[in-house]
Amino acid sequence: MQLDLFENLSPSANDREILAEGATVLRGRALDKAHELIEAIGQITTKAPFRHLITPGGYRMSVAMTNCGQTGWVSDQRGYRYQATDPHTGQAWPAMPECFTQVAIAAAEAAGYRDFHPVACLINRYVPGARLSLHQDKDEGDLSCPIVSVSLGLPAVFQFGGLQRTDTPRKYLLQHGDVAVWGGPSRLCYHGVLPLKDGQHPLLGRQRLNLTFRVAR
Ligand code: MD3
Ligand code: FE
Repeated sequence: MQLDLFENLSPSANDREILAEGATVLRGRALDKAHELIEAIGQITTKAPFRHLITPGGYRMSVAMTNCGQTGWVSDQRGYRYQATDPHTGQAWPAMPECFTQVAIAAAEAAGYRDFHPVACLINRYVPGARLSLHQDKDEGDLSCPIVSVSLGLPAVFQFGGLQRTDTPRKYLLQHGDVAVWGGPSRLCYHGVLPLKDGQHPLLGRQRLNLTFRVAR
């Protein structure tokens, strides 16, 4: 009889891809938590609804956003920043759900980052056509900590470039349940998301949700 050494391992146990030093994609890592995460996102958005932020340049972002945790990322004519209150309601952002924190800490650890304690989670919602142009995440204050991202719903083509905007990005498909961890030498790499292709996801319909867990001041 043939012994399959992998048959008792979940797909998440060995399905990892190193994109660059410090940047790891853990394929399917959040699959078994997807229902719980989506339920929690529903709760958060009753208190802090998705909204299309305006860039400092005056453009309306095609991605709709909200936050949970001690602080949240916002953009308006004055610039990009983290703030403790939701400008839409004037209230504190909803608390970070336990299931969010658990998934983020476990993924960071699996990618080699110990003691990751996210204080903020930016929640992005893409509908078909929505995109995020090439950018760096540098508003967090503490750039020594990684960012953990969880993809849910429709697949998206993610662009991962280098430390210069002009470095040609490589493309990766991020699918439902994929978790990525970006830290160390990859923390300031340019990245973006190509316009979302239309489709139907069994849990989320015609959309993609992305969670990014951050340590921000
Ligand atoms: C690479 N979100 O919210 S997550 C963002 O799919 C953002 O919604 C994308 O970029 C999304 O800022 C991509 C993957 C990601 C997040 C942070 C990174 C990749 C990163 C930071 C450095 C390098
Ligand atoms: Fe980003």
